[in-house]
Amino acid sequence: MLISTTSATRVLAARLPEHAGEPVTVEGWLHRRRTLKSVTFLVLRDRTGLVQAVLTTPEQLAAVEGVGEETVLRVSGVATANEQAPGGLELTEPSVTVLSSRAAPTPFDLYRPTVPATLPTILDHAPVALRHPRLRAPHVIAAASVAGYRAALDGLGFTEIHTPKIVGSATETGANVFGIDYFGTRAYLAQSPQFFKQMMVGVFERVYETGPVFRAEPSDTARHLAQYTSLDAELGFIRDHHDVMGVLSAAVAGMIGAVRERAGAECELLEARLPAIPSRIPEIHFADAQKLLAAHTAEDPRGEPDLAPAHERWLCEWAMREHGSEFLFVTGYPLRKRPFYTHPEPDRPEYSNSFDLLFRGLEIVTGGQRLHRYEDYVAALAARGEGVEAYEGYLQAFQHGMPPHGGFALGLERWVARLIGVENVRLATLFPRDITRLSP
Ligand code: AMO
Repeated sequence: MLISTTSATRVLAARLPEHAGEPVTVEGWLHRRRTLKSVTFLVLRDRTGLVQAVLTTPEQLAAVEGVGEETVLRVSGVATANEQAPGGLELTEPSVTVLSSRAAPTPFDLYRPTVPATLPTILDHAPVALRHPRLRAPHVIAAASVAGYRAALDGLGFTEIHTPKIVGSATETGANVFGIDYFGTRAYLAQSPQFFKQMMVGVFERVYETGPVFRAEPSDTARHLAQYTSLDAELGFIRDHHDVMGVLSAAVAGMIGAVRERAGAECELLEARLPAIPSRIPEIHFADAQKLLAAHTAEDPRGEPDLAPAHERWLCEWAMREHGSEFLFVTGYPLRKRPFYTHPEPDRPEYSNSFDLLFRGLEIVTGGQRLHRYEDYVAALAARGEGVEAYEGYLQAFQHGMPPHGGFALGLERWVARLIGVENVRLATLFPRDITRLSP
C-alpha cells in the first residue's frame, strides 16, 4: 500500500523550482502583503520557505481585499521565473482561496528580518511569535541536536528509555523540587531521571533519555528554567569518569554534525557558528582551575565548593587561548558539593570523579562516576544525615550487583542558546516556565 503523507497537489515552497513554467498550488500563511498602486504581492510561508504571488487584475485583487497577514491561503497559479522573487520564481495568474481567516492582527510584524519585539512580548505571544523565521530557527536546531544525540548513542549500543516524571523523592541536592499532591500522598516532579537511569544500567548497561525535568528555581536568571529538556545518558563497566567524558564527546560531536546537516539554513539565518570539537576536549581539575583563577583574576575562589558563572566564563577564555577549544572539561569538583551518589576521587576523597562541560562560557553538562556498591550508598547517605528509607526502590538495584558506572546530563536549552549566541535560554525554549511564567 502506498501511504500518502501530503496533499497530492500541494507544492512546497522549496520544491517550486522543480515546477518552473507549470501550473502549481501552494498552501501556507500569508507572511507579508505588499500593496502597490496597481499590483499586490502576497508572500506565502510554509514549512520550507517563502513563495510570492503577484496579483494584478481587478478580480484577483478583489479576492484578497482585507486579507491580512497570517491568514491561511491556498494559491494556484503558474510558477514563473523572476530573479527578484524569493527562490527565483513567483506565482502568476493566481487564484486565491482563504482556508482560514485570522481573528486578530499579529502582535508584531513577522516578516521583518529582525524581530521587532522585546522578550516579554515574544514570550506572551509565543504561539504566533514563534512563526517568525528567526524565532522558529532555534527549535529546528534543537530538534537536529536531539536527533544527533540519539543517533550517536544508538551507534554506541545505548538503549533509549522513558522514565517517570512523578517521583517519590528528590533526586538532586538542593531544595529546588516541586511538591505535588499525588492521590493524597506527597510526591515530586522529577528533577532528573538520575535514579532511573542508574537502575537501568543494571538492565541494559547503556541507556539514554531525552525528556523534561523540573527545578523549582527561585531565582530569575538568563540560564535557569523551572522546566527544561535534559539529555541524559548512563553507562556501565567504566574505568572512571573519563570513559563517560569520551561518550559525551562523541554525543556532542554527533549533535554538531546533525545540526550542520539538518539545520544548516537555520544556522545561516541566525549566523550561528558551529564549534569544532577537538579530538580530545581539554580538561582541568577543579583544584587547578581555582589556582589559575586565584593567580589571574581579582578574586581568590579557593575554599569555594563551586565555580561562579564569571569563573566559568574566564576558564572558557583561558581554554580558547591555551588550547584553541570552545569546550572545556572541569573535573574533580569537591565531593561535598555533589549529590550523594557521586563517586569520590580515589586518592583525594575530598574531591570527586565528576565533571562539568563548559561551552562558550557556560556549564552545559554535569556528569561523573557514581557509587556502585550498596554499602557505599548506605554510608554516603548516613554521612549526609539521611536514612535509606526514602531511597529503597533505587537501592534495590545496588543490592543485586551493579557495575562501576557513570553518566551525564546536558541541558538542551543551554546548548542551543550557546550555539546560536543568545544570552537568555528562554529564546531557546518554546514555552518557558520560570518564576513568573506559567502561560502560554
Ligand atoms: P545538573 O543538575 O547539573 O545535573 O543538571 C545537568 C545540566 O542541566 C542543565 N540545567 C538547567 N538548564 C536550565 N534550567 C535549569 N534550571 C537547569 N538546571 C540544570 C545544565 C546542567 O549542566 N543528575 C545530574 C546529571 C548527571 O550527573 O548525570 C544533573 O541533573 O546544562
